[in-house]
Amino acid sequence: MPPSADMETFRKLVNAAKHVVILTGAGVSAESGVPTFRGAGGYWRQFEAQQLATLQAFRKNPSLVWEFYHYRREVVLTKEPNPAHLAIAEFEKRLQHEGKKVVVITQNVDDLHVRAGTEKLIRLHGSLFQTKCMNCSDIAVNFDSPICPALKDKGKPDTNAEDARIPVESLPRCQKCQGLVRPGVIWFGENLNEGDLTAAGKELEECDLCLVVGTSSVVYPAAMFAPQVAARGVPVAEFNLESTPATSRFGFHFEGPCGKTLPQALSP
Ligand code: BJW
Ligand code: ZN
Repeated sequence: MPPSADMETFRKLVNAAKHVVILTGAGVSAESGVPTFRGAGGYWRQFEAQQLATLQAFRKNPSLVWEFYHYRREVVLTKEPNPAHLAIAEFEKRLQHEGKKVVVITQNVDDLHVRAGTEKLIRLHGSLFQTKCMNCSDIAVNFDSPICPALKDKGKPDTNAEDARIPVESLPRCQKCQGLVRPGVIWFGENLNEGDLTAAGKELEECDLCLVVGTSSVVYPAAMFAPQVAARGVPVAEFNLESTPATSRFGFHFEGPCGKTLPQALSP
């Protein structure tokens, strides 16, 4: 049977739920103006994210990879949470008052869920506003703009922009040991943080309702989370502009911008 698009039936399940997991991806921030990874907006210069979001790319050309992340940090700093982020945060507060639990598991590295007021948040892929030292592994929060003087006005996304070729000594450095730092995100081929995976696994096992919002469901291990919840008979609803490889596994599919569909689904 194809997934249902019956919002009234879904809202009844929302009202009856006691423990809700909301799994989000780049689509939840798209209406804030943050580009998604796949599709037309996913390119920076001539590169797809997959080509730059790896340790190999960083080792080969840390200046280029820092330009890419510097650009994305600066973009996010100019954006605001949209009605989808806000609906999720308000829903968490409302259910908390009723003694129920809402947990957001996000693949996003922007900080828009936090700024919207979401409290119970698991950030599977890290944060644009954290750094990790390549030398001593120190993890630090960093909202500096620019993150270092040499990156000021660099990182332009147009295909004909010139590489800044910043010497490694002038790239962002560790406060503790002066070593080179990298963006505090999880790159392709890297393991997710074990604590985050354990915490996410527990919520996914215990929840009685799951929403999967604005993700293409192609990047593992997050891509298997919602299908696993559906497989144990728990209702799962997908909110997306289009179908994904996981759509047929879910009971509900609400097609359209989640800034519209989520407030409909989660409002009192
Ligand atoms: C809207 C909307 C609107 C738009 N309203 N909707 C098993 C099988 C196959 C492969 C693997 C596997 N296990 C591991 C792998 C390899 C790899 C992987 O999954 N590759 C696939 C591409 C095949 N995974 C990993 O490497 C992971 N590590 C791991 O598993 O370690 C163990 C291991 C290692 C090696 C081998 C085997 C095991 C780590 C993955 C880390 C992902 N990191 C990134 C980059 C983070 C840093 C950065 O930001 O630069 O995370 S990749 C990128 O994709 C980013 C995202 O979080 C992630 C997911 O993307 P998302 O959020 O789904 O965005 P989009 O753009 O794809 O989709 C947007 C969606 O929104 C679309 O559907 C739109 O329609 C929709 N939309 N507007 C509603 N308004
Ligand atoms: Zn260090």
